[in-house]
Amino acid sequence: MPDNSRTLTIALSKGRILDDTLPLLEHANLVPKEDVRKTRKLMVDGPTINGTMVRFLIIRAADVCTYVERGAADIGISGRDLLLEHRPHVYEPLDLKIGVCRLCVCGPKELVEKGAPKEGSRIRIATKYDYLAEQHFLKLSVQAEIIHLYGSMELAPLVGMAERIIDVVETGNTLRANGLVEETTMFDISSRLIVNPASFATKKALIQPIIENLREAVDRNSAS
Ligand code: PRT
Ligand code: MG
Repeated sequence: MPDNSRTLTIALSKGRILDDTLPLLEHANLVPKEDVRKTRKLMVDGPTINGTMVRFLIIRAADVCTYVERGAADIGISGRDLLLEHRPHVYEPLDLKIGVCRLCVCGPKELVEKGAPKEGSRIRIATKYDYLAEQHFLKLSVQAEIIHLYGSMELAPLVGMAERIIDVVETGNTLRANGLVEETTMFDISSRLIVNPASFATKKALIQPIIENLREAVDRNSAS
């Protein structure tokens, strides 16, 4: 096993929130030594802080919480949608207020106008949020068949594979382009800083100031 006591590992997702993440990290003096948007390396060195080497993992958004929960990364940045879906055992000390969107039930306009699915009815839901979908329709006593997709959920109703989708919506442009509308907003979403609980206990002197610096950067973003 590598000695992780003198390193601090930060898991970042390589997708859409990376561009908004980097300026926040910079405010906390956490600057990768290479351009993480361009490199094909999955692990990139960062600065050394009080003798501890920082390194970054550049991974799929949905994998960040797995690395942090298992202690392969000490801290990470993950969308709240993924945290609600996967429910990792991690601390969530800070809302970074980036990647803002909402998790919604959506469907074809004509269908949504007829009203929400009735108690006891059966519907097919295309989503990558299987757990959240199941919970949502369980509460409504609607029998939901969950069809797991990995992306482009908006297509499923167009080809008659599902009556509704559950997905994140930002501007609503993708929905509109595909003749879909929002039916219900389930959760407001933004990206969160997450911390492995054991790391927080053993590396608190290092992690606490990082949280405070990031908090300052978030407040500065909100003010501007
Ligand atoms: O890329 P990968 O397949 O690994 O996964 P991913 O596509 O989920 O990751 P990524 O990096 O694209 O998204 C990471 C996180 O960004 C998500 O977990 C959310 O917390 C957040 N986020 C914010 C979004 C959006 N906004 C967003 N608009 N994630 C996805 N979208 C997609 C959405 O799925 C839909 O297809 O954009 C489309 C809707 O956008 P609008 O603007 O047309 O409404
Ligand atoms: Mg993506």
